[in-house]
Amino acid sequence: MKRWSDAPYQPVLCNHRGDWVTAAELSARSRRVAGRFAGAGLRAGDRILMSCPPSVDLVVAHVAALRLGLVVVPVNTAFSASELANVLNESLAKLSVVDDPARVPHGPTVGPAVELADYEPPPLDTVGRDDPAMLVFTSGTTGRPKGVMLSHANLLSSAEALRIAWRWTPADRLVLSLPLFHMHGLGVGVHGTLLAGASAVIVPRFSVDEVLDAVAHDQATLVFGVPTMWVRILESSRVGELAGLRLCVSGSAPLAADVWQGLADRGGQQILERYGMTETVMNVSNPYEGERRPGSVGLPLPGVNVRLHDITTDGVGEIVLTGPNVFTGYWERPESNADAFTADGWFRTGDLGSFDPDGYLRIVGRCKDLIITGGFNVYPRDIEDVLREHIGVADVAVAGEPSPEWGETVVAYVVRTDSAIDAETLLGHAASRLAGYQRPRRIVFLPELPRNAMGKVVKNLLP
Ligand code: MCA
Ligand code: AMP
Repeated sequence: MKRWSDAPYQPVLCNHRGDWVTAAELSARSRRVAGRFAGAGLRAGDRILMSCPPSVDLVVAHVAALRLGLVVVPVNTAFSASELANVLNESLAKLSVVDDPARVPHGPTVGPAVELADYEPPPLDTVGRDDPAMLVFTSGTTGRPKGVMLSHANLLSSAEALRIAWRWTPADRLVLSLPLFHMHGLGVGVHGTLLAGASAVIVPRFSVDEVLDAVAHDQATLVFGVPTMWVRILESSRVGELAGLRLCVSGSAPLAADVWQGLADRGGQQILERYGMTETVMNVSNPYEGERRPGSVGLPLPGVNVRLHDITTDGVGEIVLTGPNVFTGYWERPESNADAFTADGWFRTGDLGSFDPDGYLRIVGRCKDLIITGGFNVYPRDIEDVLREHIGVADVAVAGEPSPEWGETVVAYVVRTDSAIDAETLLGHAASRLAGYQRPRRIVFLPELPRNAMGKVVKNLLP
């Protein structure tokens, strides 16, 4: 707030049509929207669901909610009505801010411009460090989704660590084409911009041309993306247009070393790769000054402590960490909280890592059952449950397979009840129940699944 009042004419947010919102306007607009939320009966601590494509209005609504002390529950815009219902039922959100009210199975909705009656808000910006700011659900197609509770201190400490580590200043301008329902777009892109007093151009949907047009038109200095976006930029004849940027960052999934090298050679950019997680916002980053090492995520961010747990003889262990960025626990899930931390209180990431002799961290695998495709998480269990509903499926296991563009794609290994059942039928069934990014790209039929003595599918023995 102080930054906004100190520099009221500083441009902060811009839509892709070039309409800038200044600091003073963001302050006034978010106050007005906070008043509307209050007028609708929302009070500090209440949850508010948000699921919209990226826009300036959405950022204003997000800021308004945080200023009023509401807890923002961001939801993937590709989620089906049943997934949204799971999140609504778990979070008990009082209002849903959505692009299309038909997506929401129950409860009041409003569009991202929050067209509600004006109302004088209570005093804003009174929340404390430990008050909850966001509740982010990490899975939820089937069963109970798991909600990550993040406090204002968690979000602020991560944004501040990035400001310091990436030398983020008010002169910076970010082209932000990431979805605003994950930590990458929100916790890094939006919160980082606001904390640094910098500015961001919001691109509603990623495309190479939209991003590079915005870079040129708005004299941007920063671009953040998931590896799939960097792969697409590398394939473009416009890749050389990256050269003028101060900093390009990749995260959410591993950036292949050959893509890193291609962007260095043809794009004139040594991409800075970093490592984060919903539960911890940002953890580890290659340095701004000093060597940016392809295939490594770099060194712990300021305030974050990283070590390896249960190290094997080849030096690989589960990455565990502590720091002010680490979340306080899963929403109403004491049993999950017990498993999430080591006995001495370090958060277990479920990622496997090793350290280079000079302390650079490499992520070498995962001990959690998760597929990351184009930066989106797919929980195999969710997809298996959907396929198992089909009468033609006797047994099923879902796993990721490597893909140069997506990092991994989803493959379903199916034992069918009847040889007349074909892949098309099962893919059609999956398409009717799952979001685009969750659908298997391929079905492989097997006579049986490889199982161990305990009856558990041994996924690394799948063909
Ligand atoms: C879209 N499709 C996908 C994906 N996205 N399939 C697999 N994986 C995906 N990620 C499907 C579409 O439904 C469509 O299917 C088909 O692929 C082609 O779509 P296309 O138009 O090519 O895709 P797109 O719309 O251009 O999307 C690609 C994308 C997008 C821009 C890379 O996936 C994206 O925005 N990813 C970023 C995710 C992100 O922000 N993750 C951060 C979470 P059909 O043809 O059947 O319709 S991790 C995080 O926050 C932590 C803290 C961290 O470390 O950052
Ligand atoms: P999410 O739970 O959606 O926040 O995704 C977090 C997961 O993304 C981490 O646990 C990692 O498995 C993965 N991840 C994030 N950044 C990277 C990276 N730079 N390299 C490899 N994996 C990453």
